[in-house]
Amino acid sequence: MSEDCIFCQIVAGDIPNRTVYEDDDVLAFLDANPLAPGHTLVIPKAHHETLGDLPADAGASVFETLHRLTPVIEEAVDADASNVAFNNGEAAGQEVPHVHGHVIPRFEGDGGGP
Ligand code: DGP
Repeated sequence: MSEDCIFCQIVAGDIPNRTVYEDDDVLAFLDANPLAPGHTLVIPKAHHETLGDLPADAGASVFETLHRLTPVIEEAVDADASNVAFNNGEAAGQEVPHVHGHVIPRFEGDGGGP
């Protein structure tokens, strides 16, 4: 855990969140500033800043969760598709330096997208 990391504080239960899924290694929760209904973040519970810092087994757990959860999220909000994306590093728009995948549900004709 990194003391001043907001996502580590969420994992520790110090900041409330709307949990979508949780296991020993991964937490998925609704984004506080959603780009679409159902916008979900999937994070490793252990603190790693970027994908390059992430051990392969933690990366596999995150990807497995994205793989299983994305269709469930789409169905829950009746989406037609989704963007699944990582902002990896500050210059790429990563605001929270704790690896997180975005699942952003998309709807025909919504004109959105990251
Ligand atoms: P990124 O720009 O890729 O680092 O995305 C960070 C996302 O994290 C952004 O969409 C807003 C979200 N976020 C930031 N702080 C919190 C928080 O305290 N709770 C929740 N649920 N989401 C947060």
